[in-house]
Amino acid sequence: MEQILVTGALGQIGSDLVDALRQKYGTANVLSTDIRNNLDDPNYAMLDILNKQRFREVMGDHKITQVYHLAAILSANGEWNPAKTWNVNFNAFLSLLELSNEMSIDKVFFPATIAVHGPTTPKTNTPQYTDLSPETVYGISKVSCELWANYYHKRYGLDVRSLRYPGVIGWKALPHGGTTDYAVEIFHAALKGEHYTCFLDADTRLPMMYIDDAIRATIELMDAPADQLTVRTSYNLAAMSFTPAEIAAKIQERLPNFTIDYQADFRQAIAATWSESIDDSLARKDWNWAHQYNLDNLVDEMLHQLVTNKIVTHV
Ligand code: NAD
Ligand code: AKB
Repeated sequence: MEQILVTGALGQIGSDLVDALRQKYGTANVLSTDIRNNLDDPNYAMLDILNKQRFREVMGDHKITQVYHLAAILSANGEWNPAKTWNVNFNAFLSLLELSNEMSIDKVFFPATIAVHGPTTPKTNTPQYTDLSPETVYGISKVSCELWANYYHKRYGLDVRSLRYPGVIGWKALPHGGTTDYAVEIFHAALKGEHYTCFLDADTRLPMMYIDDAIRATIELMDAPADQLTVRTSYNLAAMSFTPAEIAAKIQERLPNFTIDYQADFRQAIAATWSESIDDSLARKDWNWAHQYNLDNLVDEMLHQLVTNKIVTHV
């Protein structure tokens, strides 16, 4: 039986990924970890990924065979403390690669991001192999992780796999410090009957994905036969692209009283360097990736889940 470690498990994606992995492997076989405490979880350990000795102990004590490495500082928060962001996003990942090699870990997953793109990357239908010159420390750290993942695979045979997630939209947890966070916040405001001030311009088009697709993609990639995978940096992954004005209009079709205005802050400059749409044909070819959610399904599902699960009280 696999023994799975998830780092950064209390974040937006970890909240869903841990549930999905526990459904597949059983709670006792999926260890959730993060830098904060979590007394509600029966299989949880505190783990600061900057502490390599503790990382080694946790992996050894739990006889870990697979690692899903989610812990990171995202694009907007990363700009407040670039050196710390580099440390958390890159140096800790390098420690994980060293430990995984040393401890013969079967498989490692880490998420890269559309933030690996920069102003010189083609903006539409961005190819898998293209100019990656990001301008945020988050993007720089993730490109570096991609290259080191590929290096460890080629040099040591470590089975490390990765996806470049678009902006991920889910209902279980709020996002923390990203540039695409508006696309989750907007639903909370709309259901609470509040006006929403968006921190991106109305026409800023970005690639996005519903959380269920992101989690399914992760598990499908990890289940794929190793010899089918041709990309060992990180796979482009896509589902939909939209602007703040377009998602607001879809919400207004369902909640006609919802109002929005636009006051762009520093996150607009970050978004302006990212791609608008992604060519993920290699993921579709190599391991049969197919998204299920478009903008209409996403809006219906978010409104439904936030109310049904009483995350937000609809006024
Ligand atoms: P998040 O900010 O919600 O969660 C990250 C978690 O990492 C937090 O719970 C935080 O406590 C933890 N963490 C931070 N520093 C740590 C440390 N030193 N030791 C241990 N834990 C630490 O982020 P998320 O949205 O869940 O993203 C998870 C991963 O997916 C990240 O690697 C991110 O780059 C990637 N990703 C996310 C998105 C998205 O839209 N959410 C898109 C692309 C890629
Ligand atoms: C962010 O906005 O930083 C993340 C991402 C796209 O990586 N959501």
